[in-house]
Amino acid sequence: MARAKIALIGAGMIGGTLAHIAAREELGDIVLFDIFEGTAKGKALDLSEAAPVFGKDSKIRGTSDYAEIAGADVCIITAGFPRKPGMDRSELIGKNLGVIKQVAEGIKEHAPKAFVICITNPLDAMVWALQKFSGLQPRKVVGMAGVLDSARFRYFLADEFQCSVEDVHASVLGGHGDTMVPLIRYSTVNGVPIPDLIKMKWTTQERIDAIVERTRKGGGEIVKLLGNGSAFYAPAESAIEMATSYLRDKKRILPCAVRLSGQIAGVRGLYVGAPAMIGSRGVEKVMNIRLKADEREMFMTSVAAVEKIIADCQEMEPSL
Ligand code: TXD
Repeated sequence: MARAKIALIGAGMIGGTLAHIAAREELGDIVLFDIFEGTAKGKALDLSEAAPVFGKDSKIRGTSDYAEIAGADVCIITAGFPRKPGMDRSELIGKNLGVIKQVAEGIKEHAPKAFVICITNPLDAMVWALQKFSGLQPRKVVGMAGVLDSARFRYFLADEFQCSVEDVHASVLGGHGDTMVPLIRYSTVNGVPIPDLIKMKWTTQERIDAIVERTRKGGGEIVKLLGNGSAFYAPAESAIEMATSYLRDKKRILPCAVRLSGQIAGVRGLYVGAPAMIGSRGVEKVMNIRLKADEREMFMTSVAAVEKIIADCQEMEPSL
């Protein structure tokens, strides 16, 4: 059987890391696309030369010609610009909306059957615009943010409990940004929810509140430390987990930005983070979690933040 074809649109920090992981995992043949052809070709050649050392046979090509993504099974989009220190994700709209329009047109023309994972910020609005511009089925277009946000939450919790990250599960909802909603009662260590761990005196409410806050601002913490650019290892790992679930029909239930049609708090037509089953048909199911009053309030605040960015996009691009 032919190997899967994975198109990575954007060959910057996340794009390059995605190519590296996909090649090491031998997930498929890889096309690394960037407007800077040299960046795409250079990284592809470097990785191709690494392949004999790690012993995998994925073919890796660099290009700035959309025709080369023809027939891709998966497209992962990182094209655009990252944040600079002190910048909010929403400040990227002006630059990234135009990029997403070009990318959507390229995918629509050359890889309309692909499962598309958008990473470019501001995430929830960019994935919404990508789906609109491309006209692809909403179940085949998702955004990556929740896997990353919940991984950050898991890491901080594992550090708090000094236990393995493998035994910590965390659930997050809502938009990617400082209004995201970590669901404490669905976050567990070995199946034991955090509220019970507080009762067991493993931690305190204050410490959990601080962890939630750190999770919400997790992206900014890295932007500040790096001084130039934003996180890339954890975002790349997170998108690969989603792509793998699609390519191998694993039906993982992962927090993704998906287009809701009323499953959570009655929200419709917007892309917001929710637990979704990813299989060979794309988004196969969205968990219709019933929120408690305080969670619903936080969720709706997050939804309002996403709506505001979408309104700004519509102002810039009346066709949306
Ligand atoms: O959770 C999440 N979704 C995120 C999102 C977590 C971290 C970073 N996130 C966002 O991903 C970030 O705010 C950016 O919008 C994207 C990509 O981040 P990355 O760190 O990879 O940015 P780089 O290194 O600047 O790479 C972007 C590449 C760069 O090589 C540009 O030349 C290219 O995008 N680029 C384009 N490629 C194709 N087509 C067009 N038009 C284009 N414009 C720029």
